[in-house]
Amino acid sequence: MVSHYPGRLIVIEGLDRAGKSTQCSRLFRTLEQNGRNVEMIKFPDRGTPMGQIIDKYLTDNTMNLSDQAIHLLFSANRWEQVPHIIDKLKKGTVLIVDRYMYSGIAFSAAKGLDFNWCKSPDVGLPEPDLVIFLDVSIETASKRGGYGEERYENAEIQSRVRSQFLKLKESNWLWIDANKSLDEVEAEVNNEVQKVLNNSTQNR
Ligand code: Z5A
Ligand code: MG
Repeated sequence: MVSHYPGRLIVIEGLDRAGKSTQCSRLFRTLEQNGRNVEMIKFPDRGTPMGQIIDKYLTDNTMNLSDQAIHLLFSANRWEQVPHIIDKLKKGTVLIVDRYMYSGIAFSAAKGLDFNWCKSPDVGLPEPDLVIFLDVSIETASKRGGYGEERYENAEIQSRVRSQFLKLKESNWLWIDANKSLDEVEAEVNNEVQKVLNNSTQNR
């Protein structure tokens, strides 16, 4: 799965507190030090008007939105970045994406929405060149910083979300045991990303 653009789209997915944002930052630093043209994108992007509604939904349990409405907002929050993503891919940028459509589908399907319905709004988004899934146990995650502060951050929901990710998993995903140390996970991420970039025709 290598896109026709000179850039590359690397997605890091995973359960809550699996270390996605930390590994995205580490990968960004490594690629930047290697002279790559690299950028990080995070979903939800809480900085846009739509992202601000999502942020309120996640942090304020008294905010009521139907499951369908919030699902579509998460998807729209990705679609609003598509022109930027395509522009960067055309310019040969390596985009590191912290959560993508897979989180959108897994979280909403875990709430009971129809799996195929959940997939539809994201159909047509730029396809990743690599999906890395950080798999952490609920026990490990619950001991990590910040766990439990937002909606969805409890063991029962996380376990249902993991089952949905297993349904989405494709043979070419890199599935990493994220209970390991930060350095061990980073080494596995770097190794696989390097393989994808070695196939790359992008200008450095
Ligand atoms: N959501 C959705 O429903 N639909 C959608 O379409 C999308 C998202 C895109 C907020 O996401 C919620 O939105 C999320 C899914 C839902 N709900 N849940 N659950 P978010 O991405 O904004 O969530 P976050 O606040 O950034 O948390 P996070 O992403 O789950 O955490 P993380 O990025 O995976 O972990 P981290 O910040 O890198 O690390 C957390 C701590 O653990 C930190 O202190 C690290 O130093 C430590 N850590 C990380 N890895 C390790 C290892 N290997 N060893 C030891 N310590 C570690
Ligand atoms: Mg994060």
